[in-house]
Amino acid sequence: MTTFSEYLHQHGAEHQLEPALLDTVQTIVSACQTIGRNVRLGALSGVLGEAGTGNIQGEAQKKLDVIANQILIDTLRNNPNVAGLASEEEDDFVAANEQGDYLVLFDPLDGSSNIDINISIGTIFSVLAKPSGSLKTESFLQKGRDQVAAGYVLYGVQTLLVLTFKHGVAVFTLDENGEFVQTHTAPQIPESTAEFAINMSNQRHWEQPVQQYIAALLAGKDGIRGKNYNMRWVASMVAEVHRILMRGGVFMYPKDNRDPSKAGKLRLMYEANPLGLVVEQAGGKITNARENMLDIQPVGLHQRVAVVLGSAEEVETVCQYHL
Ligand code: P6P
Repeated sequence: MTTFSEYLHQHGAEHQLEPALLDTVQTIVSACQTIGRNVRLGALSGVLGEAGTGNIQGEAQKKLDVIANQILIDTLRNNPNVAGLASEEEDDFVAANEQGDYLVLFDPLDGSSNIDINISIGTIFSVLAKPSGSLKTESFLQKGRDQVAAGYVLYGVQTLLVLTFKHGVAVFTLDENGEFVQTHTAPQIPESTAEFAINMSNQRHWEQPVQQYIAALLAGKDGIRGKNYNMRWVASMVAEVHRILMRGGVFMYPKDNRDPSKAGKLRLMYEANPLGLVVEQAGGKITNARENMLDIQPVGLHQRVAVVLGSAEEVETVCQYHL
């Protein structure tokens, strides 16, 4: 079995990846191993429950949100290759090392509502090359296609690392010694599926095209799609994306009219773009129902988007409903 460090060395040589990029990703993963040790202990280490604070998203923070965020910031700041950071939990970017070549964006603990009930949560990360010139917010506002690395760590039944440098996807499992060992090579998302993921409780708020698409799925084999569908909703995007990576499916968090000023609930820079790069590298698709997610020109660090991702056939069908 190939260890994560061996993989970085081999993959880096095979694809002429910058050592500074490999080192930056190694630091991200090291921070996630520390986060995982906190997550694993739960109540035993007093990390459950509310932090009593809120973030720029207007969300109440869990203790583990704050802990995970601080672990990533403290760890990455000490890496000279990292010029700056952006986090779901930080209003503005965090400057790190002036001579650094890379920017790291992250959702330190996605799916926080699941922390206290022991359902899978995850850390999502995205790496961008730092543009020349002084560091400013605009330095981070790069299209998802321009990411140089992206992935997630899923704290679930197993602790998994899923990573891409845009030369395919690799999956690693944390072993009994706390080291990541490669367990999957180049997983591919099946072209078609009979499984969809959406929060049905928002159905009355959806725009018509989404209402019609989901109604066709619910009609099953008697409807226009001619087959029965199954549904899943974990309320943890990392877990949903991993399920789709492993067995296919379509995940949707569409724009809805609860707050028409918001394009969607999920965030472009540190949720949709990194997860979308993994999905595309595994043969799936990701869109906001109207354009390829990775081609969207960001306008803000915490910009929200509608998300449709997964098996190509279903994502394309959703887009057809929006023409
Ligand atoms: P809802 C978690 O808070 C998250 O950002 C995603 O991980 C997840 O897919 C979604 O929100 C769940 O949202 O409205 O179903 O609680």
